[in-house]
Amino acid sequence: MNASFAARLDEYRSRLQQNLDRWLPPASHYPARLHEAMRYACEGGKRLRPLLVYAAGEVLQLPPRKLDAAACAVELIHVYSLVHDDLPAMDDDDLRRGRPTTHKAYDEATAILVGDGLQTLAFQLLAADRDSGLTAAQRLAMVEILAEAAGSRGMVGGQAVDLAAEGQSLTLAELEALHIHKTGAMILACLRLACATDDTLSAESRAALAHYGKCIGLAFQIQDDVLDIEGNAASLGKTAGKDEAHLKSTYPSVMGLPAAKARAAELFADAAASLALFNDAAEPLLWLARHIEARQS
Ligand code: GRG
Repeated sequence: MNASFAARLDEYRSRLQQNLDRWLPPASHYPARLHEAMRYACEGGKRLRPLLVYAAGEVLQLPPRKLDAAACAVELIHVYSLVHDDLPAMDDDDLRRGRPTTHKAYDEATAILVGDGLQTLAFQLLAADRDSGLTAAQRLAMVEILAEAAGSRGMVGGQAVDLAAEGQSLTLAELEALHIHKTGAMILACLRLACATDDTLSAESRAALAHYGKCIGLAFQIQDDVLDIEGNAASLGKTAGKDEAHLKSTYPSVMGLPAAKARAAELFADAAASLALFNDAAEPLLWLARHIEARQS
């Protein structure tokens, strides 16, 4: 990977970490155990969604300060979804990000409340980040984008369909629709949130960035299924035995491993092609697509 871009990714990760530290309630504040658990849940992870927000901001030449709340908010929603997904009523996982899941480190009721607290904090940040240089209308648009992506027409809806589909064999179209909602909606939201901070952006540029987000979202999920098959479950910090017991349709199970890999590669190429109109300014998102394509966990 390009060294200067790798350094910028690190800068964005530490920027996100500083903002999480600033915006998450201190672990000592009432109710201390809940706030400590919220912080525990937010540790680790690749931070891909915030990186997408900042990289899209770079393409649009926006000051990172305008993107801080959005970057934090997408990570908070993502972490809440992981905490709830790991609960016994859902995927029943013991490990996440290489450590005990939140309900194992604390207890089930606390993990439910951690998810609730992180989710509401995400919207509070967007609404309250008044010294960001964003207008009230832009912050309101961001609240709407995030709510749509995270809610029953997006991630939560995809999760509902995923749970209902357990033990069934899905067609490729059904599997794709599920993942466009469950994983893709939040990844697309990262691009849409960055666009919402720039009132001068053309419809063509918005459409190009949205297309990039859709392709990356689906490619990321296919890749996740491929990495699971290729024996990386341990490095993902997952409990492989329980995942297998759920008998879920995956891209490799529906279309075969080589075709799944080819489809992911095609989607990454399509994502890159959609950025042509930005010329050289597209580089941060091109780099990030390559970085995601090369991931092993
Ligand atoms: C429970 C409301 C609710 C929604 C759950 C996204 C989701 C919906 C569940 C996550 C389950 C899962 C493992 C999905 C596969 C793709 C995915 C989103 C993986 C985890 O994301 P990464 O790899 O995780 O970006 P890190 O830990 O790096 O942030």
